[in-house]
Amino acid sequence: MAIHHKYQEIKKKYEQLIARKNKVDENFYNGVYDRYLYPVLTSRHIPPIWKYDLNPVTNPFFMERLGVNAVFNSGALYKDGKYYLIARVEGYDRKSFFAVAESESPVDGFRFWDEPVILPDTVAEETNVYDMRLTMHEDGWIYGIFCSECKDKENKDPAAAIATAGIVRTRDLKEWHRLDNLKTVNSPQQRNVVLHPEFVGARKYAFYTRPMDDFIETGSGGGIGFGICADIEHAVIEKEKIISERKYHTITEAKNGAGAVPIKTERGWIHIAHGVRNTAAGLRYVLYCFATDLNDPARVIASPGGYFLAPVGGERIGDVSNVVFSNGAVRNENNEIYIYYASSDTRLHVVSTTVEKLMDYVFNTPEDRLRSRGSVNQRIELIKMNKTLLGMEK
Ligand code: M1P
Repeated sequence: MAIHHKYQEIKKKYEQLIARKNKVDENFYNGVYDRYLYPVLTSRHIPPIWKYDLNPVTNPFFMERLGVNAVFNSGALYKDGKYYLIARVEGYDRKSFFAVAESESPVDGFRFWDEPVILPDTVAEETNVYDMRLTMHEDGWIYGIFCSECKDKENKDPAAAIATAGIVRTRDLKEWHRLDNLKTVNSPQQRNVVLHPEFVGARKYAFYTRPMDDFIETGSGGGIGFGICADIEHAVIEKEKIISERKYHTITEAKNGAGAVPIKTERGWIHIAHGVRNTAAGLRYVLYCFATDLNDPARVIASPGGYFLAPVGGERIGDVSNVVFSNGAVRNENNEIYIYYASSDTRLHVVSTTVEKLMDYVFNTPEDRLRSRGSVNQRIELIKMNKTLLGMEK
């Protein structure tokens, strides 16, 4: 059987893209992390055989039969010297699914495995799945916690939906076992749920949650929650404690949500989350950090003020503009940290830093003083200190 002659041309371009080396963006400096010139995954990283019918008889014009709109919010894992991303792949039909891409380098060379992930289809009403966080848990399993979305059948509005947290586990990212969706007794909806990598207390599983009254608006949901449960196979959280609050006139005013699985450091768990504020141009999503106590991951011990990372340049533009979102970061044996973040719900990027630098950022960045007067005082303190150092102060 003949293969369409266009295939080789398209395949060659795809291979060139995968082979392209990434470079640190020399025009960017903040001392905290390095940015890179190219995204690590885009819709162009999708293997051509996922989109085209190669048969010249059934596809004479070599059309995309199943287009891919975006590749973005990705869970991440570093294991046995390799970097794995489990990306949210969204087709032209708006449905998302998961696909694993692998590389020996944290910043380039990511190639999708042969086929997308097939999750056990145990929730009949589930319409869409997205934003998986991968937790390598001390119980030996790799867990994937993701948003499981279905239509709100009680509400006639076609856009009314219900978000809950789906739970799967695997040993190899190939064979997935589905557990019950998470139940949170006091929160009707959940998104951005993350499983903590270690047991808490007497072999309890701990989750970072994001209580919501509604699908988009968090309503009375006050921020990022924390709750525990004994049975991961039928996980029920009776009580959520808000650990990172939404606050007026900050980057988390409209909502916030846990992002990457927290990174363990000698001074505490470092969390990379997202904060959302509303503007005349719509919601603006940025990343922010905080640290929690090593023995009590629900106790915040450091809260650097402001954002850690915001969209810049072309990152500002996409399907949902002015958004950065992270659900995956890894730490390797050289204490390098790679934070994968998507821009504007369209493509996936990486920034690199080190454990030492991230700790310095989290523990030495001043807190938000919550008022203009406090902020200007903070800046004057810095200026005065520098003027003294520079011998400019009389
Ligand atoms: O469109 C921006 C993000 O919106 C949602 O995040 P949140 O629940 O915090 O509003 C998610 O659907 C996420 O996938 C998306 O990137």
